[in-house]
Amino acid sequence: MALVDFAERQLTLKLVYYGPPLSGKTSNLRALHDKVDKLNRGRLMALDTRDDRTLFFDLLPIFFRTSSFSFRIKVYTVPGQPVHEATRKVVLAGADGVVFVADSSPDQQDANRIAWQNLIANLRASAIERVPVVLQYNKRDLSNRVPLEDCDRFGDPLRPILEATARSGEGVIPTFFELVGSTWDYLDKDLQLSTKLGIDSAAFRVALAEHVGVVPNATIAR
Ligand SMILES: Nc1nc2c(ncn2[C@@H]2O[C@H](COP(=O)(O)OP(=O)(O)O)[C@@H](O)[C@H]2O)c(=O)[nH]1
Ligand SMILES: [Mg+2]
Repeated sequence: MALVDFAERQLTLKLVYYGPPLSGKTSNLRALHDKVDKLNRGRLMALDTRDDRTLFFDLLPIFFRTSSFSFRIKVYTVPGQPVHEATRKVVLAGADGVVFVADSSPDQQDANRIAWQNLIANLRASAIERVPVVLQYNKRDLSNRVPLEDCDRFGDPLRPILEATARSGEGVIPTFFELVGSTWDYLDKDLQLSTKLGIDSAAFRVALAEHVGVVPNATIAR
């Protein structure tokens, strides 16, 4: 759960990029790293191990401050391979918001479904099944990409899809803003963030855009 430190006037959010192996989760983080001003981010840390005895994930810290509060956003990716189940559980625990990075390649549609089911199971196991999950279809540059109207929306025909080509950075910022915005709204309900921090949803979004980059035209298919 998000950490609100009133003494330090600081809010810490934990956000997680989840999905099947090789769908582009790390590429999303790399693009985010490249686009966010270096004053507002730390190093992109990648921890690689050959097995699951130690943790295996990427972490990008992003921070900004408004006149009344400072914000720390820890953005993680999980490894998609089945063998890394333990890492996925640890990294997902306590998440405040999730992006599911689906692969647009036709031969990865089963992998998308398996990873989605794994996400739902692990959200339940951590008792955080209500956290917002933003759905991104990455690799939209593929000539044989699954057409948007055929993309699986995982049981909710109205679930919005964000399109991205993380390798070139396209769609990465709109996905991130959708993630942070829906995370704010979700936490606001439970923690009354707007009241406690003296900054409402709209003001928070403006502060985020001013400090972390301006959203180009979002491609959200509803
Ligand atoms: N065509 C295409 N390839 C991509 C895109 N994003 C990532 N990839 C490639 O997919 C592979 C896996 O990417 P990576 O970010 O490591 O995936 P992860 O396992 O989900 O972290 C790499 O070879 C990337 O270059 C994209 O938007 N389009
Ligand atoms: Mg990765």
